[in-house]
Amino acid sequence: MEISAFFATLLLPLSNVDASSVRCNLRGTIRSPAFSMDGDFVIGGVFSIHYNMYTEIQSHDTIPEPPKCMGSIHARNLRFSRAMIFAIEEINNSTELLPGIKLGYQIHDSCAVVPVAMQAAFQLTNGQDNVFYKDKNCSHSGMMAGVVGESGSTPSISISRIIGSFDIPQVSHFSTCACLSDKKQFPNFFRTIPSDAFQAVALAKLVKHFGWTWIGAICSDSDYGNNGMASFLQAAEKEGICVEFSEAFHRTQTHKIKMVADVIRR
Ligand SMILES: *[C@@H]1O[C@H](CO)[C@@H](O)[C@H](O)[C@H]1NC(C)=O
Ligand SMILES: CC(=O)N[C@H]1CO[C@H](CO)[C@@H](O)[C@@H]1O
Repeated sequence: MEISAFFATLLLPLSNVDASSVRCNLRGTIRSPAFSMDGDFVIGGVFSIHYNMYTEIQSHDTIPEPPKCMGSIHARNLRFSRAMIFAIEEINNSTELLPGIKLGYQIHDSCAVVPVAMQAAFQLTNGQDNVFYKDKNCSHSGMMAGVVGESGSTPSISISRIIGSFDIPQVSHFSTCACLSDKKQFPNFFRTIPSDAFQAVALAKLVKHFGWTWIGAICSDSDYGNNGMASFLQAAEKEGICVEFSEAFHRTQTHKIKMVADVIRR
Protein backbone atom coordinates (compact mmCIF):
# COMPACT_ATOMS: atom_id res chain seq x y z
CA MET A 1 0.00 0.00 0.00
CA GLU A 2 2.74 2.40 0.91
CA ILE A 3 4.34 1.60 -2.42
CA SER A 4 1.44 2.70 -4.61
CA ALA A 5 1.04 5.88 -2.56
CA PHE A 6 4.74 6.50 -3.01
CA PHE A 7 4.58 6.24 -6.79
CA ALA A 8 1.57 8.53 -6.88
CA THR A 9 3.56 11.04 -4.85
CA LEU A 10 6.47 10.86 -7.24
CA LEU A 11 4.27 11.51 -10.24
CA LEU A 12 2.13 14.27 -8.82
CA PRO A 13 4.32 17.35 -8.83
CA LEU A 14 6.33 16.74 -11.98
CA SER A 15 5.52 19.34 -14.56
CA ASN A 16 4.20 18.28 -17.93
CA VAL A 17 6.30 20.18 -20.46
CA ASP A 18 6.21 19.40 -24.16
CA ALA A 19 8.87 20.70 -26.48
CA SER A 20 6.70 23.29 -28.25
CA SER A 21 5.32 24.89 -25.09
CA VAL A 22 6.62 26.37 -21.89
CA ARG A 23 3.36 25.91 -20.06
CA CYS A 24 3.77 23.55 -17.10
CA ASN A 25 0.81 21.75 -15.54
CA LEU A 26 0.98 20.30 -12.08
CA ARG A 27 0.00 16.64 -12.11
CA GLY A 28 -2.43 15.41 -9.50
CA THR A 29 -4.04 17.24 -6.64
CA ILE A 30 -2.56 19.96 -4.49
CA ARG A 31 -2.26 19.17 -0.83
CA SER A 32 -3.42 22.09 1.30
CA PRO A 33 -1.13 23.03 4.15
CA ALA A 34 -2.46 22.60 7.70
CA PHE A 35 -1.47 26.22 8.47
CA SER A 36 -0.25 28.94 6.14
CA MET A 37 0.45 32.65 5.88
CA ASP A 38 1.94 34.62 2.99
CA GLY A 39 5.12 36.58 3.36
CA ASP A 40 8.14 38.04 1.55
CA PHE A 41 9.97 34.84 2.47
CA VAL A 42 8.08 31.66 3.25
CA ILE A 43 9.34 28.98 5.60
CA GLY A 44 8.03 25.46 5.17
CA GLY A 45 7.14 23.16 8.04
CA VAL A 46 6.47 19.41 8.14
CA PHE A 47 5.13 17.93 11.39
CA SER A 48 3.45 14.63 12.30
CA ILE A 49 0.27 16.26 13.54
CA HIS A 50 -1.79 13.07 13.08
CA TYR A 51 -0.59 9.57 13.94
CA ASN A 52 -1.82 7.69 10.89
CA MET A 53 -2.46 7.81 7.17
CA TYR A 54 -5.75 6.65 5.68
CA THR A 55 -4.86 3.75 3.40
CA GLU A 56 -7.13 3.10 0.48
CA ILE A 57 -7.01 -0.07 -1.62
CA GLN A 58 -6.22 1.17 -5.13
CA SER A 59 -8.21 -0.29 -8.03
CA HIS A 60 -5.70 1.00 -10.63
CA ASP A 61 -8.55 2.19 -12.91
CA THR A 62 -8.87 5.65 -11.31
CA ILE A 63 -6.23 8.19 -10.36
CA PRO A 64 -5.30 7.64 -6.71
CA GLU A 65 -6.50 10.32 -4.28
CA PRO A 66 -3.72 12.14 -2.44
CA PRO A 67 -3.02 10.35 0.85
CA LYS A 68 -5.06 11.67 3.78
CA CYS A 69 -4.13 11.90 7.46
CA MET A 70 -6.50 10.37 10.00
CA GLY A 71 -6.78 9.13 13.58
CA SER A 72 -5.85 10.90 16.77
CA ILE A 73 -3.90 14.13 16.98
CA HIS A 74 -0.34 14.07 18.27
CA ALA A 75 -0.71 16.95 20.75
CA ARG A 76 3.02 17.47 21.23
CA ASN A 77 3.70 17.78 17.50
CA LEU A 78 0.73 20.11 17.11
CA ARG A 79 2.34 22.28 19.83
CA PHE A 80 5.65 22.21 17.93
CA SER A 81 3.93 23.52 14.80
CA ARG A 82 2.13 26.23 16.82
CA ALA A 83 5.50 27.19 18.37
CA MET A 84 6.88 27.70 14.84
CA ILE A 85 3.94 30.00 14.02
CA PHE A 86 4.46 31.88 17.29
CA ALA A 87 8.16 32.38 16.55
CA ILE A 88 7.42 33.68 13.03
CA GLU A 89 4.80 36.09 14.39
CA GLU A 90 7.26 37.30 17.03
CA ILE A 91 9.87 37.96 14.33
CA ASN A 92 7.27 39.81 12.25
CA ASN A 93 6.08 41.88 15.17
CA SER A 94 9.58 42.77 16.29
CA THR A 95 11.07 46.03 15.11
CA GLU A 96 14.60 44.70 15.67
CA LEU A 97 14.50 41.24 14.05
CA LEU A 98 14.29 41.42 10.24
CA PRO A 99 12.77 44.93 10.14
CA GLY A 100 10.61 45.57 7.08
CA ILE A 101 10.48 41.89 6.12
CA LYS A 102 7.43 39.73 6.59
CA LEU A 103 8.02 36.01 7.06
CA GLY A 104 5.33 33.59 6.00
CA TYR A 105 4.85 29.89 6.59
CA GLN A 106 3.39 26.80 5.02
CA ILE A 107 3.04 23.98 7.50
CA HIS A 108 2.09 20.45 6.41
CA ASP A 109 0.85 17.48 8.39
CA SER A 110 2.83 14.37 7.35
CA CYS A 111 0.85 11.94 9.58
CA ALA A 112 4.22 10.39 10.50
CA VAL A 113 4.51 8.50 7.20
CA VAL A 114 7.14 8.78 4.50
CA PRO A 115 4.86 9.10 1.40
CA VAL A 116 3.03 12.10 2.86
CA ALA A 117 6.27 13.72 4.08
CA MET A 118 7.63 13.31 0.55
CA GLN A 119 4.57 14.82 -1.05
CA ALA A 120 4.84 17.78 1.32
CA ALA A 121 8.52 18.15 0.40
CA PHE A 122 7.75 18.07 -3.34
CA GLN A 123 5.02 20.63 -2.91
CA LEU A 124 7.18 22.95 -0.80
CA THR A 125 9.75 22.79 -3.61
CA ASN A 126 7.29 23.15 -6.51
CA GLY A 127 4.71 25.53 -5.11
CA GLN A 128 0.95 25.27 -5.35
CA ASP A 129 0.31 26.80 -8.77
CA ASN A 130 -1.67 24.42 -10.98
CA VAL A 131 -0.28 26.01 -14.12
CA PHE A 132 2.87 28.03 -14.51
CA TYR A 133 4.99 29.26 -17.38
CA LYS A 134 8.49 27.92 -17.46
CA ASP A 135 10.18 31.16 -18.54
CA LYS A 136 8.22 33.31 -16.07
CA ASN A 137 7.79 32.00 -12.56
CA CYS A 138 8.76 28.37 -12.79
CA SER A 139 11.80 28.60 -10.58
CA HIS A 140 10.21 30.93 -8.05
CA SER A 141 6.74 29.51 -7.64
CA GLY A 142 7.46 27.47 -4.53
CA MET A 143 10.95 28.28 -3.43
CA MET A 144 11.15 28.07 0.34
CA ALA A 145 13.69 29.99 2.40
CA GLY A 146 13.99 26.84 4.51
CA VAL A 147 12.03 23.96 5.97
CA VAL A 148 11.49 23.09 9.63
CA GLY A 149 10.91 19.40 10.35
CA GLU A 150 10.29 16.50 10.49
CA SER A 151 9.94 14.93 13.92
CA GLY A 152 10.84 11.36 12.96
CA SER A 153 14.27 10.59 11.50
CA THR A 154 12.94 8.47 8.61
CA PRO A 155 10.61 11.20 7.23
CA SER A 156 13.41 13.76 7.81
CA ILE A 157 15.73 11.65 5.66
CA SER A 158 13.12 11.48 2.86
CA ILE A 159 12.57 15.24 2.98
CA SER A 160 16.29 15.94 2.94
CA ARG A 161 16.78 13.75 -0.15
CA ILE A 162 14.25 15.90 -2.05
CA ILE A 163 14.85 19.47 -0.89
CA GLY A 164 18.62 18.92 -0.47
CA SER A 165 18.93 18.72 -4.27
CA PHE A 166 17.65 22.31 -4.45
CA ASP A 167 19.93 23.55 -1.63
CA ILE A 168 16.97 24.35 0.60
CA PRO A 169 18.13 24.20 4.22
CA GLN A 170 16.26 21.91 6.63
CA VAL A 171 16.24 22.28 10.41
CA SER A 172 14.74 19.45 12.44
CA HIS A 173 13.64 19.93 16.02
CA PHE A 174 13.32 16.22 16.83
CA SER A 175 15.21 13.88 14.44
CA THR A 176 18.09 12.44 16.43
CA CYS A 177 19.41 9.67 14.13
CA ALA A 178 23.21 9.91 14.16
CA CYS A 179 23.06 9.04 10.44
CA LEU A 180 21.75 12.56 9.72
CA SER A 181 25.12 14.04 10.77
CA ASP A 182 26.63 12.67 7.54
CA LYS A 183 27.20 15.92 5.64
CA LYS A 184 27.95 14.10 2.37
CA GLN A 185 24.52 12.51 2.33
CA PHE A 186 22.57 15.30 4.04
CA PRO A 187 24.40 18.56 3.25
CA ASN A 188 21.27 20.67 3.86
CA PHE A 189 20.32 19.09 7.20
CA PHE A 190 20.70 20.81 10.56
CA ARG A 191 19.02 20.20 13.90
CA THR A 192 18.34 21.79 17.28
CA ILE A 193 18.40 18.45 19.16
CA PRO A 194 21.56 16.43 19.90
CA SER A 195 22.50 13.41 17.77
CA ASP A 196 21.88 9.91 19.14
CA ALA A 197 25.62 9.34 19.22
CA PHE A 198 25.42 10.93 22.69
CA GLN A 199 22.25 9.12 23.74
CA ALA A 200 23.75 5.68 23.02
CA VAL A 201 26.83 6.37 25.18
CA ALA A 202 24.66 7.77 27.99
CA LEU A 203 22.31 4.74 27.88
CA ALA A 204 25.25 2.32 28.12
CA LYS A 205 26.66 4.28 31.08
CA LEU A 206 23.23 4.20 32.75
CA VAL A 207 23.04 0.40 32.35
CA LYS A 208 26.52 0.05 33.83
CA HIS A 209 25.67 2.42 36.69
CA PHE A 210 22.85 0.11 37.80
CA GLY A 211 25.15 -2.92 37.53
CA TRP A 212 23.07 -4.62 34.82
CA THR A 213 25.58 -6.83 33.02
CA TRP A 214 23.17 -9.07 31.09
CA ILE A 215 20.43 -7.27 29.16
CA GLY A 216 18.09 -7.42 26.18
CA ALA A 217 17.45 -4.40 23.95
CA ILE A 218 14.35 -3.44 21.94
CA CYS A 219 14.04 -0.62 19.43
CA SER A 220 11.60 0.71 16.86
CA ASP A 221 12.16 -0.67 13.35
CA SER A 222 13.04 2.69 11.78
CA ASP A 223 16.16 4.68 10.98
CA TYR A 224 15.98 6.19 14.46
CA GLY A 225 15.63 2.79 16.16
CA ASN A 226 18.01 0.69 14.09
CA ASN A 227 20.84 3.24 13.92
CA GLY A 228 20.33 4.03 17.62
CA MET A 229 20.52 0.33 18.43
CA ALA A 230 23.72 -0.09 16.42
CA SER A 231 25.35 2.79 18.35
CA PHE A 232 24.05 1.43 21.67
CA LEU A 233 25.38 -2.10 21.03
CA GLN A 234 28.83 -0.66 20.33
CA ALA A 235 28.74 1.51 23.44
CA ALA A 236 27.47 -1.41 25.57
CA GLU A 237 30.30 -3.64 24.38
CA LYS A 238 32.83 -0.97 25.39
CA GLU A 239 31.29 -0.93 28.89
CA GLY A 240 31.56 -4.72 29.14
CA ILE A 241 27.79 -5.27 29.09
CA CYS A 242 26.50 -8.54 27.64
CA VAL A 243 23.53 -8.04 25.29
CA GLU A 244 21.60 -11.30 25.04
CA PHE A 245 19.26 -10.15 22.26
CA SER A 246 18.20 -7.08 20.31
CA GLU A 247 14.80 -6.92 18.62
CA ALA A 248 13.03 -4.33 16.47
CA PHE A 249 9.39 -3.68 15.63
CA HIS A 250 7.61 -0.75 13.99
CA ARG A 251 4.64 0.82 15.76
CA THR A 252 2.32 -0.33 12.98
CA GLN A 253 3.51 -3.98 13.14
CA THR A 254 1.32 -5.08 16.04
CA HIS A 255 1.77 -8.76 15.09
CA LYS A 256 5.49 -8.51 15.83
CA ILE A 257 4.93 -7.40 19.43
CA LYS A 258 3.96 -10.95 20.50
CA MET A 259 7.11 -12.31 18.85
CA VAL A 260 9.24 -9.81 20.76
CA ALA A 261 7.42 -10.70 24.00
CA ASP A 262 8.20 -14.40 23.36
CA VAL A 263 11.89 -13.56 22.93
CA ILE A 264 11.88 -11.71 26.26
CA ARG A 265 10.11 -14.63 28.00
CA ARG A 266 12.64 -17.15 26.64
C1 LIG B 1 1.88 39.84 16.87
O1 LIG B 1 1.04 40.96 16.73
C2 LIG B 1 -0.32 40.62 16.55
C3 LIG B 1 -1.09 41.90 16.22
O2 LIG B 1 -0.66 42.97 17.03
C4 LIG B 1 -0.83 39.91 17.81
O3 LIG B 1 -2.18 39.53 17.65
C5 LIG B 1 0.02 38.67 18.05
O4 LIG B 1 -0.34 38.03 19.27
C6 LIG B 1 1.49 39.01 18.09
N1 LIG B 1 2.23 37.76 18.13
C7 LIG B 1 3.28 37.56 18.93
C8 LIG B 1 3.88 36.19 18.88
O5 LIG B 1 3.75 38.40 19.64
C1 LIG C 1 7.07 43.72 8.49
C2 LIG C 1 5.70 43.16 8.58
O1 LIG C 1 4.98 43.05 7.61
N1 LIG C 1 5.33 42.80 9.82
C3 LIG C 1 4.05 42.24 10.09
C4 LIG C 1 4.21 40.90 10.81
O2 LIG C 1 2.95 40.39 11.19
C5 LIG C 1 2.21 41.26 12.06
C6 LIG C 1 0.93 40.53 12.40
O3 LIG C 1 1.18 39.26 12.86
C7 LIG C 1 1.94 42.58 11.37
O4 LIG C 1 1.29 43.43 12.28
C8 LIG C 1 3.24 43.21 10.93
O5 LIG C 1 3.00 44.37 10.17
